[in-house]
Amino acid sequence: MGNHVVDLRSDTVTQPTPVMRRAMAEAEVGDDVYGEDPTVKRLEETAAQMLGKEAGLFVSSGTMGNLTALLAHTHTGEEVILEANAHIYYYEAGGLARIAGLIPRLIETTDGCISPEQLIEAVRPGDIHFPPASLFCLENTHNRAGGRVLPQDAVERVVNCAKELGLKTHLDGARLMNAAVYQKLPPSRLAEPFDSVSLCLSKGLAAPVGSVLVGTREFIARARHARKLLGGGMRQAGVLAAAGLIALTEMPARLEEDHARARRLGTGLKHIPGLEVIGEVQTNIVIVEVTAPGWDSAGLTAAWREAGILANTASPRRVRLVTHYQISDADIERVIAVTEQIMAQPPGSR
Ligand code: TLP
Repeated sequence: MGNHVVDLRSDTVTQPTPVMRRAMAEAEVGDDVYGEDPTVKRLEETAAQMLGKEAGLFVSSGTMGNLTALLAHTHTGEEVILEANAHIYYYEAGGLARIAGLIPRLIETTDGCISPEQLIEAVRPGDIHFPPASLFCLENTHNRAGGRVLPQDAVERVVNCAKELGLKTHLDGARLMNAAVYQKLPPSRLAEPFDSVSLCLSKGLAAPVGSVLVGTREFIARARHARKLLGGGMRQAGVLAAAGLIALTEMPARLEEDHARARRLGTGLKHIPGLEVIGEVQTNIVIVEVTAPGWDSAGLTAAWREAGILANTASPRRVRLVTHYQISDADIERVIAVTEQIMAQPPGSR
């Protein structure tokens, strides 16, 4: 066994499966900007159907899917209401303000799910002083909340409330399939309340590149224009869509394995003095707070790196570990054993 690197930085590090590589080599393609790539069309139709929407759009990344949705739903100068740790706000290079020209209104939560009361309080009345609020976004699973699944009844309540308030609604469903598997619900049920949903093919589903955005036909026509504006009109993109089709149709069935390994990792790390696992591990993300004196997240990730284990810091005291297709049971046991050894030593003694 040995020295192979256990890469838990993200599920984005997954390599395409052999079946995907074959499908990519054999994909039928055309110029998608002319609407002539049959494989892209098939992916877009499949995604729309699985998520219960009229139409879909293949985009290069989750970030582009979200930004495209913002552009298609809003006008510059409007307000978008988001959870304070939402990926769209926190990790997308400020595109919502810089490119879409939107003002973020943030709502703090502990679990990523905004309540109707919080939303009602955040939406201000029409008044010349205020930018008009036009869009409400949620994220499921919620990345910075530790891969948390938003309870579907709570989602339905707050999204209905958003609609009553006259807002459009978008779901950042980068890991929607993880949420669906956890809740044992069809993905279309999780997508149902929202006007639009973006879903990443290149995370736990292991495609090399790409996301899909779904919504009404009319919304997707606007999104297609926004995607072109962003430089996202790809040509023979069928080579990528071919892998995406396998990601969508074949890969969700194995996500429960990732969840089980993340739970095992959470349980193993929880018992190590000086570490605290945040919240219940529900899907494939484990967030650990480093509480031992003299340690911080940079120190722990550096010690792991020396032992051939890669993880990301989530904050000065928190690290994030993500399980995925390329992580085995043995890898998880190795991480737990190595971490026990690391934390048994005083910081800086290696
Ligand atoms: N998240 C990445 C990093 O950007 C943090 C990761 O490693 O988790 N929405 C959510 C909820 C995401 O977690 C991500 C990626 C995206 C959107 C953006 O997807 P990409 O990276 O394809 O632009």
